[in-house]
Amino acid sequence: MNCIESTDAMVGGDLVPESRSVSPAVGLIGDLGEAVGPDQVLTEPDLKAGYVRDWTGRWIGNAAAVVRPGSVEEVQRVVRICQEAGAPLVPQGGNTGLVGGSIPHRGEVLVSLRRLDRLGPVDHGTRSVIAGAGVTLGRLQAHAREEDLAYAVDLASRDSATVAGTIATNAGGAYVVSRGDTRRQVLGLEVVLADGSLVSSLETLPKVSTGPDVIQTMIGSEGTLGVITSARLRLSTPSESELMVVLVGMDTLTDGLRLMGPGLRAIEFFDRACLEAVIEHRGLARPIPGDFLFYVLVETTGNLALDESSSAVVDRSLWVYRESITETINGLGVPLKLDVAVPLDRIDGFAAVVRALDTSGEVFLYGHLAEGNFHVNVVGSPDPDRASEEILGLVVSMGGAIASEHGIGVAKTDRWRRTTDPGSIELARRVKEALDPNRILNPGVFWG
Ligand code: 2HG
Ligand code: ZN
Repeated sequence: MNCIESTDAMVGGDLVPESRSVSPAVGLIGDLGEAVGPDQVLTEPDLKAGYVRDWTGRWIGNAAAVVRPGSVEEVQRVVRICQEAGAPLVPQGGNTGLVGGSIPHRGEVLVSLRRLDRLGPVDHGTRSVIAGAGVTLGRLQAHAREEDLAYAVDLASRDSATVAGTIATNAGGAYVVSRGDTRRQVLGLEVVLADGSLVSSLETLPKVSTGPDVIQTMIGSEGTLGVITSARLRLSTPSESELMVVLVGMDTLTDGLRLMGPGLRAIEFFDRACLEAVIEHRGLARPIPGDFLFYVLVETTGNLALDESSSAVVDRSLWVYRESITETINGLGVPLKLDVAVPLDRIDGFAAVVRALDTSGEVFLYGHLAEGNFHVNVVGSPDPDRASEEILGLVVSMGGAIASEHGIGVAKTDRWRRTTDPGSIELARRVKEALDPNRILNPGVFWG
């Protein structure tokens, strides 16, 4: 089974890995209360509910306790206590993840980082800012805008997704094609290691090359190597040229790639099923005349050479059709979500095979076109595990990636181990062994 979902037996119980006992022992809860204040240790099921369930309803777990440290020192104390008690912990930001990677599946201690929300002044010299783990992307972007700068990573979940969560998953979003993924924005990190010690590279100069930057391995490590508490992030200058947002209807995605040219900032796509569902859910007007297999949304400062026969419209508010898809699909049922990428010369072939698969559910395709990224969402499939196996198998056979920007989580841990080259797995294992020998950090992810 690829998708490791919690069973009913796990919900509300205190199921723990056999090798460890993490029952909410009075000692552990008491120690955590001393570390962060008793009010910041939640043990009541209704108080824990919003932290142990993801917002799609696909991943429902259970935590010995939810701990909400308010400072780096408190995070250090919490990690030390867990280490001494042999109690695994799961770090969590805004709980917007889609692969079950920040949900405690087996009674771990959930460490919520939302209270680490300090946002420093913009440093115009290095054009960067230090942001606490729990700062939301929306707040960070607004802060940068006030200083006529911008933070490059943007997602529809910007008002909940946090700085540390997006670093831990190396989040992408709509602007990767022009400004790069989260990794490209991280200039420095502050991290609590599994033994409670602190490492920091926040006071970075604009450029440093004094040996290996090991702390960078935290990016994309999904909370398995350390707990990110702060980051120094690169800010960019917003475009001064006039922005144009265009939606074009077409029957192949390859045609969409032709819209990439000078001035391109973002190029996104969605299929007919997405558009119809969004129109209905949001009560929106049909954005362009005609009926197409795919719709490609381009944001650019350049000139788009569209031929006269193309069905296209220019309007900045068009983003609503793309950004409403996830929320719309969620209203239709608990979706199977696969975030994958295939080589650009296979995008139409991949789309055609996925649409022809017998998942017995409704299939929605959308994503970030320039990266060959597909967010395959399936609603109503009676056997989502089988659908997942088939789609991921197809991705691998096409030379694609089983995780493009949402991470591995628990959803794809098994696949990751089966499909990554053995040398890389061995290297990752040695790093894990060195940094977290007792495997207390997010134990369900990567190493299962
Ligand atoms: C997006 O690009 C996000 O909209 C979410 O990565 C994708 O919900 C999804 O499957
Ligand atoms: Zn995406």
